[in-house]
Amino acid sequence: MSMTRRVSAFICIVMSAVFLSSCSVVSADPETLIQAPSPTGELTDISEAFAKYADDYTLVFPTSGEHTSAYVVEDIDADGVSEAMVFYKLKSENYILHVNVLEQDGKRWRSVADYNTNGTDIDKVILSDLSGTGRKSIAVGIINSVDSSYHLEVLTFDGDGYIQCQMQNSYVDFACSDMDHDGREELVILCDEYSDNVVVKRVAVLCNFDESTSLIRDEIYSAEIDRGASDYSFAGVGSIEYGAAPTLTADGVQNTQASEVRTANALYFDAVKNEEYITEVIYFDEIAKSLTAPMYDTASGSNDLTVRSFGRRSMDINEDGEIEIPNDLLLPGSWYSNSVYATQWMQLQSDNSFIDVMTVYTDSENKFSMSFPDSWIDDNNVTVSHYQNTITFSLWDASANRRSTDLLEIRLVAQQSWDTNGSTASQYIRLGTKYGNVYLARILETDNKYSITEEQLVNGFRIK
Ligand SMILES: [Ca+2]
Ligand SMILES: [Ca+2]
Ligand SMILES: [Ca+2]
Repeated sequence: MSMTRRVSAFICIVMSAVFLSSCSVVSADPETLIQAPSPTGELTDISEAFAKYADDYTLVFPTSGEHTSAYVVEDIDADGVSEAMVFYKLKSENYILHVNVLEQDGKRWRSVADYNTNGTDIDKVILSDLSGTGRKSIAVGIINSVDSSYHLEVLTFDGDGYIQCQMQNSYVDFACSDMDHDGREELVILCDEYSDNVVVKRVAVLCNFDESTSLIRDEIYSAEIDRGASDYSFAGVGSIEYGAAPTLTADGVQNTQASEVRTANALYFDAVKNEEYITEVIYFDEIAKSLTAPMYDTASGSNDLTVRSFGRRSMDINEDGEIEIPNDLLLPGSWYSNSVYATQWMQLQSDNSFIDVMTVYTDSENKFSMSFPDSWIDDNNVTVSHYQNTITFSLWDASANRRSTDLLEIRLVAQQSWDTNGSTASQYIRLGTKYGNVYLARILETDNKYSITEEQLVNGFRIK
């Protein structure tokens, strides 16, 4: 399904040496040493120390990712003491984005290094142990507001007052994870290849660095992904198994070939495509020594396996360490103007097939969700209908094209009315109270293979 290959460093990643000259290296002025720590907390101490370093500055906040503050505090040189990074720009400089590093001596903070980027704003920041030494590289996704371009600068702080740019590259998204289980994180960049200013290919590129402070790249692998997508957001790292032979061969014959199943850390990127959503999955195949994007079909040049209209974000829905991709499940009995969907959470299997680990009906109007018991999933014969404040889950009789047995009813009753007349509804199981409503349920059928138990109801119901 997918094709990967090893590529030369020149296709997408530009050699860092070319760019080293454009990365400024600034040592801190000793006069920026400051006195008197503030007693009102670490961040106040840092901001006061920084204010003594810079004049007339504006703080810059990352717009996405894990760090969304203009201050990030973390031990980046592995000496056991945290540094602080400050993202800012100066009015006097036409708003060039800077990264400043402050160190602490006891409670006293001082600026020790400063770095001018080649942009004006921050998309996101990732701190990653790319060298495997415990020192954190600062991967800064930078926006240049002049031409709205995005590029990545990978910075290292050597503990002696220097911030160096080790690599610079355009991107559409990037993430870091230990992709090959060697205790050292790798950088994966999604980026475009151009020909005559036209994007001809989008690739995920894995950069594997060595242990040196200058972060020399050991190896580069790439895998083609869907170039028709935009607005990427990194959903996270999840464990996956890979390497099992597909259950059926191309001829439709049962495959009995033995194969070795391995485990990898896979990166999940959700993205927008034609006003719908897709997910790219990227992992390193240690058997084939190749980066793999199993959702992308090279024949069609497209990722069609994960297309859905409603489920935007992938996540580890059942908290088992593997990320699931949402899929729209059209419930039976739906028709064009009244389509009812549930979300199927799909987990990728080692033979590249999916299994549904959870199916959830979400009622956004009434602000609740209900996980289907397994018996409802197996035959996809349960439908949902609304009448006033009552939501009914029923079997759908496909041959008669109508609802048959009603299985479960969920009712919303105003809190006030419930408090006054609650006893009249005592046949209901009370599920919870929120937004001024009491959520009640009634199991309508107990002697059917599709009946839901009270335990399944209570465990599966959530107020959103
Ligand atoms: Ca430190
Ligand atoms: Ca690694
Ligand atoms: Ca999971």
